[in-house]
Amino acid sequence: MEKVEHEYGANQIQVLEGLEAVRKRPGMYIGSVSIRGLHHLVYEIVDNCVDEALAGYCTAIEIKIEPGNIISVEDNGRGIPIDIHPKTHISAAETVYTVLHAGGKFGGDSGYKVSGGLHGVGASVVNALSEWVEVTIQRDGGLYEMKFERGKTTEKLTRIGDSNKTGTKVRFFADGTIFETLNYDYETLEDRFREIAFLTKGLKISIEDLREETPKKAEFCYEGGLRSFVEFLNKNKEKINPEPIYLEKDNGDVPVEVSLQYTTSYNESIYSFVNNINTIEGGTHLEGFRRALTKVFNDYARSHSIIKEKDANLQGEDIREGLTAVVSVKVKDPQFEGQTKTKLGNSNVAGVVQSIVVDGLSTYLEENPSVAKAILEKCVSASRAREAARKARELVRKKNSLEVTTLPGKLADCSSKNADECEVYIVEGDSAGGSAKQGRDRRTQAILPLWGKMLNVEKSRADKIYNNDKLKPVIQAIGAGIGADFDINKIRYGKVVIMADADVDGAHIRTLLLTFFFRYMRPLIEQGHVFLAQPPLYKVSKKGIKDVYCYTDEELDTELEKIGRDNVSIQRYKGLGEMNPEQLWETTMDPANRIFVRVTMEDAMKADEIFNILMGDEIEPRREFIEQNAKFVKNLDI
Ligand code: 28F
Repeated sequence: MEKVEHEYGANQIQVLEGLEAVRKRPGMYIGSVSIRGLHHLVYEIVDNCVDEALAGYCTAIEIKIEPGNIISVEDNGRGIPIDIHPKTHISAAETVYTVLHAGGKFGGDSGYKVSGGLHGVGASVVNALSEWVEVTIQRDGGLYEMKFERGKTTEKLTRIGDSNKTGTKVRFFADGTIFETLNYDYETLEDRFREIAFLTKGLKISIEDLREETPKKAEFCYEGGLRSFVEFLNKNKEKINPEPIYLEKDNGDVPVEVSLQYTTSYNESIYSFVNNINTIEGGTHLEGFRRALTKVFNDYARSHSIIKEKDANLQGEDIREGLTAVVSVKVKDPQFEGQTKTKLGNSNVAGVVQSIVVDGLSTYLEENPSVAKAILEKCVSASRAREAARKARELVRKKNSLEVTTLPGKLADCSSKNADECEVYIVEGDSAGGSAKQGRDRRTQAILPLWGKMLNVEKSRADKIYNNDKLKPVIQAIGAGIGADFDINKIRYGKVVIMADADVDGAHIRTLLLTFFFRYMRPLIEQGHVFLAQPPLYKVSKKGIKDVYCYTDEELDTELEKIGRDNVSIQRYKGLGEMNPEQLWETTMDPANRIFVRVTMEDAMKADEIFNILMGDEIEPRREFIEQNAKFVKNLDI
């Protein structure tokens, strides 16, 4: 008896120490305490529902954002087990919410979550970082409830009624002393749940935002799985094969699901996932997929005399031009590498994916010769274009063998030639460009005003991009080439700063430039050289106090609370052009005061997606774009 009590005590202490560690260093467990980390809490809970769905017991998940930023998540799975552990006197359910699963998803030296597919893991982290959590379980004919505050149990699991259903419901309120904001972004959550629904065939996910008078709502359920994902990504593009190709194999250790469709676009859009996590940096699964594509199409082209014996093989890039694909694998013990820990390292996965795709795709091509022919025509044309571009480049190189790097006429360059300390501001509009030129620090800050017509990056090959009047100056100013020729070591500025208005036009130019960098200078984004300048939205003036600049509506509110609303004049800046050079320097360009947002690969991918919608031929998606766009502006403000 004594012994049991002793063990119980020791166990509890361990639990509290574990969750205290999470509260002390939340970033170690959820990445950050910004809005991203806040959203992560929701994903952790939803992940547990998805695991229950993958186990074959849950068909629907309901997520609600309740007034006051309370999150509610409910599934119709088996319900978390309620049995009491004989030694610890703690129910399995309470254990899931109070014991940090150090050896599971967490741990390793990064401390970041690295794998999905483990039940209940992550719930204790959400508990530790919430002001309160309440869990309701329906199971074994009963309705059970337990409650927590800041990770500590305040009400042990208690039977509060009967139920003939099963499932788990969790409500929580995140801890405002830990997170920078508690204000969830509905669209961000909606996007992620759509993605999860695509990745989990047949699972119904609904989300509802009840914070405002007119609730927002969405429901996702895709019987087509990744097929539906590819249809969604291509909805505005002209297709080469009318139906996405779909391959699925679940034998042994690594279940693989792949869908692909060719479009007339000149870009490749391949998305890859491991355990429902978007592997932005790719990895072995993607390598296997790419190798399979190259092999299958070259083999087919040779055996059907589309390329002759003396011809060279088609290159990977020729085969991926215009390709939209999603690759999803489930891996038991995934090793994540790379800067953002989104690159799969498990070497055996490459071979598994490759062999499944080689088998499935070669069979498909044999059975669908007209599709095979259409795709290969596109590949051959891409390879010819690549050859022609290479020859043209060599000719140009020979002609100006000294490689006189001309700088664009409108560029006001800085005097320093040390790229590490240099910045180039890309500014839309001549008036803003003028203010920026006068306001800047001439030694380290260069200004490039943009003009000219927007180009559809999607519908142009590299040569056309190079000669576009809007993009050419950007390429010349940065000075490191584009596409396969891009050399990050040659960049003339360590920071490339997009400075645009906080309106829809500004969002257009941001979207265009981000898409362009994503497509043609990807390492620039990957290595963190691209930034968005944040001009203020308001200037607050009052007699006797210094003018205050506010960058968001919340900041304006806070400021007005502080100084009172009487005798205050508020100037709303509609554009950069309204600021004089001194103001622009002080608020947006002075390294001591300015706010920069570093662009991530995720931002760039999002921009690319939005761009496709914007450039689509249909009218309806454009209207959607305006709405999405508003959100994009908002998101990047964070
Ligand atoms: C709204 C959040 O968390 N759903 C969950 C289950 C189901 C099981 C489970 C969860 C067993 C031993 C850990 C049920 N029956 N929704 C959720 N549904 N966790 S979380 O098991 C947890 C593990 O310790 C479950 C049989 N096996 C598993």
